Amino acid sequence: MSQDSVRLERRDHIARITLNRPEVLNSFNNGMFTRMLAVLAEVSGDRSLRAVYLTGAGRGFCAGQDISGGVPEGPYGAHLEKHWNRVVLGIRHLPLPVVCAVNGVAAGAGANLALACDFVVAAAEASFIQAFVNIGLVPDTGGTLTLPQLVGRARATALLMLGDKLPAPRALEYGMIHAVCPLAELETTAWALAARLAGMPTLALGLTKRLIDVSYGNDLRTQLVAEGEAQTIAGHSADHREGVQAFREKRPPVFIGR
Ligand code: T3D
Repeated sequence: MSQDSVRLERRDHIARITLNRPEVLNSFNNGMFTRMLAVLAEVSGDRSLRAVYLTGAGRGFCAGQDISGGVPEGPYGAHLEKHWNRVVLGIRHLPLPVVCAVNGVAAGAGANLALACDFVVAAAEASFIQAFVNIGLVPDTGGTLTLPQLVGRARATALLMLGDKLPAPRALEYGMIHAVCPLAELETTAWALAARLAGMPTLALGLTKRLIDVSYGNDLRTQLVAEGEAQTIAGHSADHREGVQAFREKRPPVFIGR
């Protein structure tokens, strides 16, 4: 496993994760999966962290599965379960907001990796391609669930079945991503968002992320109960006490993330 295929740095309570195989547009091979899962486990266990920033090195964000060496051995479903599904779930299960700075093309599972994050900020030059169909595969990594939710069935069907390139400004029009900016401003813009999130009540943000995820399978009654349970937890937090205190004292709150 190459430690360098996915870089992990920490600054200002933010974990910066960089996909780092630029010569293949950061497509994933087995070593990179191992490293990515180790990085996600490390981030998950670090209570000092309050936000995550994910990006790619070089001119691409991620071109999905590395297909340069042929195809994975064994059933693809088993490969997905062992690798991609764990990466996607690893991101969704992090109790931290994840900002994805899409610096270039995001194709196949790479596009859905970006969409698994809580916020996607893309360079205007970037694009999203549901490239699976172009090599005779079905969309995976959650794309058949995430994309219809984000853009509606008609647009999702076209993207998933036609496999065309969707430029980032169009993805923004579709409501698929959070923001677009010039490539030269991507780092500053996306990092500022991560820094803002890192100063917010982390526990409440993590619970909100969870509530959004469970909402897809819930009816209203079940969701109301889930909200009540989460609110009970948030209601016991130091950040809730601080928020109310700050309101009463007419000053900005200073959240500590607990
Ligand atoms: O169980 C399973 O494994 C199934 C799981 C599937 C998950 C998936 O992600 S399936 C989809 C896999 N990804 C693709 O099919 C995308 C393939 N790549 C492309 O279509 C194009 O590269 C792009 C549209 C993404 C970008 O095009 P362009 O013209 O900007 O760049 P390029 O010249 O094609 O690529 C630059 C280099 O990256 C090139 O290498 P070279 O010629 O300079 O030595 C290219 O071969 C390499 N590269 C790009 N994508 C991949 C890749 N190498 C390995 N695997 C890739 N996916």
